[in-house]
Amino acid sequence: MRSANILLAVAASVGAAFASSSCSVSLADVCSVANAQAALPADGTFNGITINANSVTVNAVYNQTVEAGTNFPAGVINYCNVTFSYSHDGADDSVLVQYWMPAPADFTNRFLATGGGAYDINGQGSNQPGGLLYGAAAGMTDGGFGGFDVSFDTIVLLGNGTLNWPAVYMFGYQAIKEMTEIGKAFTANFFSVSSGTKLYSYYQGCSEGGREGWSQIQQAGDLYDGLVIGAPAMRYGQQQANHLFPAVLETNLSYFPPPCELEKIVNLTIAFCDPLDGKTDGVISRSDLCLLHFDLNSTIGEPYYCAAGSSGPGGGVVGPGKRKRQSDGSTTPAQNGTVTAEGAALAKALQNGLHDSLGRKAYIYFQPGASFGDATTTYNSTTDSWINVITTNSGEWITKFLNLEEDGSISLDELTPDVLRDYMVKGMELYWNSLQTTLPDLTPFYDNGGKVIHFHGEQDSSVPTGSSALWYESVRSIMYSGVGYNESVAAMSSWYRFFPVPGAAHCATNSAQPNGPFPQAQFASIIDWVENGIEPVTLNATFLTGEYVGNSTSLCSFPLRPYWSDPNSLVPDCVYDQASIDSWKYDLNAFKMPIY
Ligand SMILES: *[C@@H]1O[C@H](CO)[C@@H](O)[C@H](O)[C@H]1NC(C)=O
Ligand SMILES: *[C@@H]1O[C@H](CO)[C@@H](O)[C@H](O)[C@H]1NC(C)=O
Ligand SMILES: *[C@@H]1O[C@H](CO)[C@@H](O)[C@H](O)[C@H]1NC(C)=O
Ligand SMILES: *[C@@H]1O[C@H](CO)[C@@H](O)[C@H](O)[C@H]1NC(C)=O
Ligand SMILES: *[C@@H]1O[C@H](CO)[C@@H](O)[C@H](O)[C@H]1NC(C)=O
Ligand SMILES: *[C@@H]1O[C@H](CO)[C@@H](O)[C@H](O)[C@H]1NC(C)=O
Ligand SMILES: *[C@@H]1O[C@H](CO)[C@@H](O)[C@H](O)[C@H]1NC(C)=O
Ligand SMILES: *[C@@H]1O[C@H](CO)[C@@H](O)[C@H](O)[C@H]1NC(C)=O
Ligand SMILES: *[C@@H]1O[C@H](CO)[C@@H](O)[C@H](O)[C@H]1NC(C)=O
Ligand SMILES: *[C@@H]1O[C@H](CO)[C@@H](O)[C@H](O)[C@H]1NC(C)=O
Ligand SMILES: *[C@@H]1O[C@H](CO)[C@@H](O)[C@H](O)[C@H]1NC(C)=O
Ligand SMILES: [Ca+2]
Repeated sequence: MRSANILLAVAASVGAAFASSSCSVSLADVCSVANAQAALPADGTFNGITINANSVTVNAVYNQTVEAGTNFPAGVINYCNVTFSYSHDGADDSVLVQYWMPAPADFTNRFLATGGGAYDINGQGSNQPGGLLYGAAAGMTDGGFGGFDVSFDTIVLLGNGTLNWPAVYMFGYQAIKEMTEIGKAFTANFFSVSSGTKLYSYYQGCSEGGREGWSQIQQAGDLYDGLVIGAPAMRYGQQQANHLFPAVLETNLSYFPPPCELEKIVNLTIAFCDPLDGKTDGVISRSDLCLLHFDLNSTIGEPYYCAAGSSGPGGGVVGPGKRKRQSDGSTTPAQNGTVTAEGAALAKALQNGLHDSLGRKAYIYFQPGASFGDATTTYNSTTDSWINVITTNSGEWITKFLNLEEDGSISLDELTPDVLRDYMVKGMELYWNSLQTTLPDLTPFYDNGGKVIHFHGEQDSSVPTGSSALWYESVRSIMYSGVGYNESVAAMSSWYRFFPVPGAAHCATNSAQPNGPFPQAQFASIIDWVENGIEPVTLNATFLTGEYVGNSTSLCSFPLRPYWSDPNSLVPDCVYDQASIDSWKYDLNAFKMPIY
């Protein structure tokens, strides 16, 4: 009980200080192993789950500085860090959960469940501050994978040919569900929440964390009062394979663009499409109008130049499927040329999304203006040419998750558009009720009065914004079957709202469009909706970079779209535009099944 001893030492010094000045219970008073053990849910509370009381460790954390992020503002937090394990009867396993409990005086009767990103089921402590800042106890899980830092993809196979199915379901939805069930009961006991007092239960997460959020609504709808979900990496079978689409297309077209050429196309797209939203601010707030009105052929012949060493669009976002190409470490040459007809044709074909050889649409691409991310080629200094490489790591969705090979490899020669489509089908079949995360009947969540704020950067280059629009439409058409469009949108708005975020990248601001806002105060918005009945008719968003830093604006609730009749205003009008709405609808007719 090493941690317990440390805690006692801290408690002795700090507890005394509080006790002399206040009669309220201090963090030090409650942050003990004995107190945490006493608050554990009683045996038998959750069928098949046994909590290991001896595993409890605690330590008090004082004055931890939280830096402002995209999902919460800056602040200072104090909490009791409680960690313990539980096992599933008959499974001989061990799952770690960690709850950060606010000081009793700061506790606001809230519990926040958090998730992870990419193949991580948690944020290793980076997401819980979002709860503590609002007086919520906040939890994370290790999924039973062997530690909070163990990534799902490293344990998904038991060996060649054999999936670790319990881990797949834990990652799919079960682990966060259990962490929330246990966490709510533990929180109520820890703070002696009386049975007549409501303990509000929330979830917050982006990317894989967003998929996890929807997994909870679909599989544990009655557990949560409110969720704020960003850029969910859902429709997993399609989403993960789609990361290979640009490389497959480049191979198919036998055209491997210098990254600078694509960056130039992005810049020209931004320049043309920025004013279409009524405000010339460097931000494409109406990527739908951009899709409808920008002629990519107009980029042909435009000169581009990038200095040596800086190839392609800045950074490259680490998406839920990880980046598939890695730089070989060599520097890149200066790139000086003009946009080619092949480059424009490639961009056009990318924008159309993956189609099979029969011309049927298989998946959705990013909105115009987004960086071309996955399409970025690698420089081969031996041949002085730009090529596409799939490293072992990069193709692991195909090799590990679909072909079930530990150290398998896949080459672009094997991947035609039809083969990629078939891998999407295989992903759906294998992970239909675990990772796919597209069960559109949300009745239990709705019946329980749950509320969900769903947002997505409109210039995301890792998870297509259209993927979220398709999901919104799927839920609308299933939950309100037979009800007219406007009527169903109005009805759904009372519990599920979707907010595209102008200019924003994947769960992040966008350095190419720095004047765009981000819904940083998102947890405050969901609290307002759940606890105060303040419906987010528009969503509060803050300028975190660019010219308007410190100011805030409003995001329009889909399908209403922003348009500035007054370009001097920071706040747009929200307009109904049928052609725009139609541009966000997708018929994925490469599949016989309906794709939700
Ligand atoms: C935390 O910060 C507060 C305010 O600055 C200070 O009074 C307190 O002593 C600090 N506590 C610890 C344990 O450092
Ligand atoms: C919380 O407790 C765990 C388990 O003892 C420990 O590994 C971790 O570092 C602690 N985190 C903080 C922020 O104190
Ligand atoms: C694209 O625009 C950015 C920002 O203005 C600039 O830094 C970059 O050099 C441009 N890229 C090209 C290829 O023109
Ligand atoms: C790029 O190439 C053009 C045409 O060859 C040349 O005029 C220009 O100076 C070059 N630019 C740079 C920065 O090298
Ligand atoms: C764009 O140019 C290509 C030839 O480079 C041509 O085939 C295509 O029809 C053009 N598209 C439009 C919309 O003008
Ligand atoms: C490119 O894809 C199309 C459509 O799937 C297919 O018909 C064609 O054979 C492919 N071409 C090459 C060179 O792979
Ligand atoms: C670069 O090209 C050479 C010569 O074709 C080849 O041997 C090498 O494997 C290539 N490098 C990569 C990273 O593909
Ligand atoms: C697993 O399969 C891969 C790909 O076929 C092979 O390279 C590897 O040697 C196999 N590993 C074992 C332990 O059999
Ligand atoms: C839906 O509402 C919009 C905006 O109020 C209106 O322009 C549109 O005609 C309506 N559509 C239908 C089918 O009633
Ligand atoms: C919007 O969020 C900011 C913090 O990011 C906050 O200062 C502001 O009061 C909020 N505005 C509204 C209308 O809630
Ligand atoms: C930004 O906020 C400041 C301070 O509240 C205000 O004076 C300024 O007018 C705002 N800027 C715009 C463009 O609204
Ligand atoms: Ca604009």
